[in-house]
Amino acid sequence: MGEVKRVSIDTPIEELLSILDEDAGLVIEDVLNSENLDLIKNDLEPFLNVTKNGQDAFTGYETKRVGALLARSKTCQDLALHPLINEMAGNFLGPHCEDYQLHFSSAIQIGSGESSQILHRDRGVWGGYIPRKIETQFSTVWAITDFTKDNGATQVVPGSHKWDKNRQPLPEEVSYAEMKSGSVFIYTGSVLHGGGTNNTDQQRLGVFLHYAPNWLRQQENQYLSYPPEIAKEFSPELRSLIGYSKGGYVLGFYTDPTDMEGKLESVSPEKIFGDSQDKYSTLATPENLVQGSSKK
Ligand SMILES: O=C(O)CCC(=O)C(=O)O
Ligand SMILES: [Fe+2]
Repeated sequence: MGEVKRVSIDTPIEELLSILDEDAGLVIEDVLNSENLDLIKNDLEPFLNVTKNGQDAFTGYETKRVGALLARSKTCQDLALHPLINEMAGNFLGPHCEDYQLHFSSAIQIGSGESSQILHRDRGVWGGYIPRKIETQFSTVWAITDFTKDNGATQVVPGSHKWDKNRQPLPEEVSYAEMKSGSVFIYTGSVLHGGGTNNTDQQRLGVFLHYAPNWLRQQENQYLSYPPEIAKEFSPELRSLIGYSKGGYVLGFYTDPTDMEGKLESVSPEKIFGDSQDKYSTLATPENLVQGSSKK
């Protein structure tokens, strides 16, 4: 265990997933180039400039958080759809769902003088009701600036996803997601982690994009952050990822309340945009639905 592992982008996916199973956190180095990073910085700067710091010790008195990143930055759309990340998310969350969705987008900027965030497991957002054998979250943190132990790199306790919930780490068990800008830190909803202390006069900026099973409530309300008039500019793939799609035969349908022609009655959200793909449109047999109501 110990240090968070750092690997290159050409590492075989089996190895990436096996590190994730073992440690519940890893860094993939050098994924974005400086052009990508400049675009993201420029896109986010106006929003970060006007955003206030957090209001409590968890969100951080010297930390800014900016959401709705897919609407605010085209490059962040590309990050959300990154093929390797999505392949990993699908593999990691696959045993617990038919499909996954985007759960959260946030640019987290830790400012000078910020103290450490309490170590926590992100699965706490669902109130602790979900049994721990179900993995609820696949998280990415894209380093827009360098992440160093001094400037607030995310603290992580590799392997703590397997611990009893009350076990606290020894100081030497806490590692840091130190990485160069352009790298991505991946962690799960079950591992202890938290923002780090910033002892420098620079800001640490990360783009957080989290994925979750499509049957869970999303942390960031995607339909309000990206209402249809904004989502219509997105690709069908991106719309489906944020939840404008069904999650099962009858899960997540909608009805247009103004429809007097019976066209948009109990249909898949793709229909708002004229898209027709609904992979759950047909039911093989009613018995399948009944059988599938419990996995064991
Ligand atoms: O900013 C970070 O490095 C981590 C933030 C975090 O874990 C959280 O807010 O849940
Ligand atoms: Fe967290």
